[in-house]
Amino acid sequence: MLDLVLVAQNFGTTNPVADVTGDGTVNVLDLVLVAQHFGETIPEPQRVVIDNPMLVQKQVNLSQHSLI
Ligand SMILES: [Ca+2]
Repeated sequence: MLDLVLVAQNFGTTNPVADVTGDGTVNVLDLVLVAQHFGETIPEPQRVVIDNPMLVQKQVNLSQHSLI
């Protein structure tokens, strides 16, 4: 649900966070893609751990960035 709100709030912008199709603009195609995957979650094994000695170890959940 939050993904739909994020896309709706950024509709018509070029905000890359809400541009889930990656075509450079937030439009109806982004809403459709989010709607098609409504309720889905990314399985735990697809989580990525970024281990850079220059940074504190950070865990990124791919579901926050991409639906594909
Ligand atoms: Ca888009």
